[in-house]
Amino acid sequence: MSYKIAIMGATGAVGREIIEVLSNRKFPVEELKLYASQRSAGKVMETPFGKITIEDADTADYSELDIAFFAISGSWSKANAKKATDAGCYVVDNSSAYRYDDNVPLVVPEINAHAIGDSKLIANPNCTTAIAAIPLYALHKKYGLKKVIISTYQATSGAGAAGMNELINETRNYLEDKEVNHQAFVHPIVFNTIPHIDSFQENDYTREEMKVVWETHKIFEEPDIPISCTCVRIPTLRVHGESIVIETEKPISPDDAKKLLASVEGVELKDDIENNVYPMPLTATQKYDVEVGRIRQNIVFGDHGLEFFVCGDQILKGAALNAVQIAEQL
Ligand code: 11C
Repeated sequence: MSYKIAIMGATGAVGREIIEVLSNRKFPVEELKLYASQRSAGKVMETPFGKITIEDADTADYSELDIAFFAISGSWSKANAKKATDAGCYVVDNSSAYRYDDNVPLVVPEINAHAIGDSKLIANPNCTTAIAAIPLYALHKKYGLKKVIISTYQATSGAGAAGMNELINETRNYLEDKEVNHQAFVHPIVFNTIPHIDSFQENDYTREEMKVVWETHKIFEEPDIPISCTCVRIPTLRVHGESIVIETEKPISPDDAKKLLASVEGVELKDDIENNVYPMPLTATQKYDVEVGRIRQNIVFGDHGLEFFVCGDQILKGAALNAVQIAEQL
């Protein structure tokens, strides 16, 4: 059996990557329809499924579609998801519009595919959450997470193609002694790090930081694990790095944790410090698996503590790949 698939937001960084992932994973596509803003309607895109003319997303007829990937914006998802599901179309939503709605499953298929049930609308988590969740859940199952502290090193791709272009243009202008203008980020990102992603909340954390807390609780079905996160934008193109410290219920040793993580679906163990092998954006870019390494006993929590570093392609496991994996479950 094959399916009529639509990508809403096909010209964006995530939309483009969904097309590639559908093709690479040989998703059974009967017909692929591409939608974007009215401005892009009529343009033709070269895809592994042939040349496809982009249509205006606001005019889509969902009764003709089996699965639609929403990758435009939260407000657009809010305005269109019900229309799509009422017409019988499954929606995999990349935005944060429905992630915290108790009636909408938030899914990382390796962890909680069962949560999909008979829902027609499924939310895809924030990239920072999805990348950390893969190793964290395996560790949780075996050792029990007591506390989690995360610090991130997030790529400009988190702000889409505009974020990546901003880094490239700012770098060029900086090196040519030209004026550095910024728009996608609140400060220039070239030769800088910005500890501010999304809006500040009442508790002085940012929304990006709280998304990691809220979403991990929902995906793990463990609302009581204390989790704290600091999110920082760095001048890389498309991989989020995350330094993670955990305190566990049961004693944990780095050797056992390495053995466990080496066997986890979606993880590539990169931990050979004698040969300078560890996760890096350079090596994790374009990879489906999340790299995990620098695994060591945490010196604060002792034999109940572990510290490690993960790198995951923000556009893949953090967005397009996870979305396609959800569709595979459907
Ligand atoms: C960033 N994680 O790096 C964000 C991008 O909730 O889907 C994804 C925002 C989201 O800026």
